[in-house]
Parts: sequence; C-alpha cells; structure tokens
Amino acid sequence: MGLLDGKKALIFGVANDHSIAWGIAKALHEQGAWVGFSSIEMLLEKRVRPLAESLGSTFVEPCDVQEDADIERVFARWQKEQGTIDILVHALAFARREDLDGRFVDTSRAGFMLALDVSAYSMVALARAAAPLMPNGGSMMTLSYYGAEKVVANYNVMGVAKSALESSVRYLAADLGPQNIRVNAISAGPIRTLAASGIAGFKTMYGKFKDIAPMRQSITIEDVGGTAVYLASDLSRNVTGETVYVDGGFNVLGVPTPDE
Ligand code: NAD
Ligand code: 0WE
Repeated sequence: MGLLDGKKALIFGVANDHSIAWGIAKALHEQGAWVGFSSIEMLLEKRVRPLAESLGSTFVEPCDVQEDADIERVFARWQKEQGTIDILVHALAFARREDLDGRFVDTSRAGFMLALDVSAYSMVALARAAAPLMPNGGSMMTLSYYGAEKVVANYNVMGVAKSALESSVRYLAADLGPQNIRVNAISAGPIRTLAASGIAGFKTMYGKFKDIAPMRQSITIEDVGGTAVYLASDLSRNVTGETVYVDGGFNVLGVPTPDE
C-alpha cells in the first residue's frame, strides 16, 4: 500500500543519480507511482535510461525545454502510451557559467534571457502542455532556491530566475486550481549535484551550511523526495501556490548562531 498507488509521474531534469529529480523519482516510485523521464538528449542513453530501467520504466524521452517542438513531442508520446498524467516534476535550471560569478550588474541581456527561459518560462510551458492530460486533476512541482528571495553571493541571475519561477507557481496555481490541479515549489537547501559542482563559492557555502542551519545537517535528495511525495499525494490536498522549504530551517534565521 503506497501513498501514490496507481498514479503516473513525468519527471524532467534527471542528469545522473545525484540529481534532485532522481531523489524525487525514487521516492515517488517507492510509494507506488509509475514514473517516466525526460532529459536533454546528451544524457539520455548513458545516464538516464539505466536509472529509468532500475525503476521498471521504459519512458525516456529527450527534451530541450527551449524547444517548443521537443515539449510537444514528449507529451504526445505520453498521451499515446500512458493517456493521463497525475504528477509533473520540473527540476531543471540553467544560466551561463560566467553569469554565476562576479557582479549581477554585469549580466548581459542574452544571459538574462537564457536563464529565465530555461529556469522559469519552461515551467509555464510544461504546465500548459501537461494540464490537458490531467482531466481528473493532478499535482505539479518545481525546484527553487533561497536566492529567489535574498541575495546569495554569485547566484546572481539565477536568483532573479527563481523569483520569476516562484511567482509563476502562484499564477499557475490560480489558473489551474479550478481544474483540481495544484502547483507548488520546493525550495531546497544546497545539495552537491552536477549543477552545483564547480560553482564559485558553492563549496564554502555548502561546508558552512551544516554548522548554521537549525537542523545542523546537509540536505539530501532523499529529503527532497519526501516532500515531493507529500506534494504529489492527497495528503497535501488544498495546498497550492506555495514554496515549501526543505532547508533544515536555514531560511527562518535572522542572525545565525553557530555552535562555539
Ligand atoms: P542537476 O544538474 O542534476 O539537474 C539539472 C538538470 O537541468 C539537468 O538534468 C540538466 O540536463 C537540466 N537542464 C538544463 N538545461 C536544460 C534544458 N535546456 N532543457 C532540459 N533540461 C535542461 O542539478 P540539480 O541540483 O538536481 O537541479 C535540479 C533543480 O534543483 C534545479 O532547478 C536547481 O535550480 C534546483 N535546486 C538545486 C539546489 C542544489 O543545491 N543542487 C538547491 C535548490 C534548488
Ligand atoms: O540552482 C542552482 C544551480 C543552477 C545552475 C547551475 C549551473 C552550473 C553549470 C544553473 N546554471 C548552471 N550553469 C552551468 O554552466 N543551485 C541552487 C545550486 C547553486 O548554485 C549556486 C549556488 C547554489 C546553492 C551558484 C552560486 C552560489 C550558490
């Protein structure tokens, strides 16, 4: 008996077994959901297909979220093979590396547009494509980060993109609520994933996080998976438009008091 027995989930953003999307996929599957995957083509055969197969899934479809035709193809295949969707997971982001360093004021027009297109608009596009496949309602979720609301050194244009993403979640929730579709964001604390590796300042921030966050431990993809199960399941009925923090309480701190 799982919390998600009989439900079908489509998950965007698995790059490897460190991905937050993978932590969510495992958790949803553990509760009885059937899971399908979409990722950028490059990663598909080597990384994503073996992971999908380990959960008994054959739905693995490439998609660059900057391409409308790609998005259309993924949902067309899903409709043909699975019919409906119960759970949509958006766990992807991208900004130019040079924009995650130095001063935000130096962000170029092209860099700003790229970050907002991939990291925020794509949620709107996926929600619009998924909603017609949710005739009996559903749950959509995306991943955000604290840099959306407060300045985090070097997060720069990604912070602006996450602000737009969290705001988009509220507007999507208002639009889709009447169709019994809920839309929420999970704001996760720092996790060592591919997207976090080699980023200026991530390592130091990641190291300090454990000493400062109220729960005094690092955040794992399994932690995020637990909240994803809650948001995907009926336990969170009537919860929509929210940003739920999985950050060990970091965001509630004003003046942190680390241990001696
Ligand atoms: P990850 O590298 O495992 O996943 C990022 C994914 O984005 C990859 O699968 C990548 O292929 C995909 N992607 C990038 N551009 C794309 C495009 N044009 N089309 C389709 N897919 C594209 O890293 P992650 O940390 O698991 O990131 C997942 C989400 O979690 C992101 O939204 C990220 O901002 C968010 N997040 C991460 C952390 C962290 O510390 N790692 C914290 C909070 C939120
Ligand atoms: O959202 C993110 C990272 C998203 C991301 C990562 C990369 C790395 C490679 C977006 N675009 C790119 N582009 C690349 O070329 N996080 C929440 C993780 C993260 O990134 C930071 C952080 C944290 C935390 C960047 C600066 C400071 C803190």
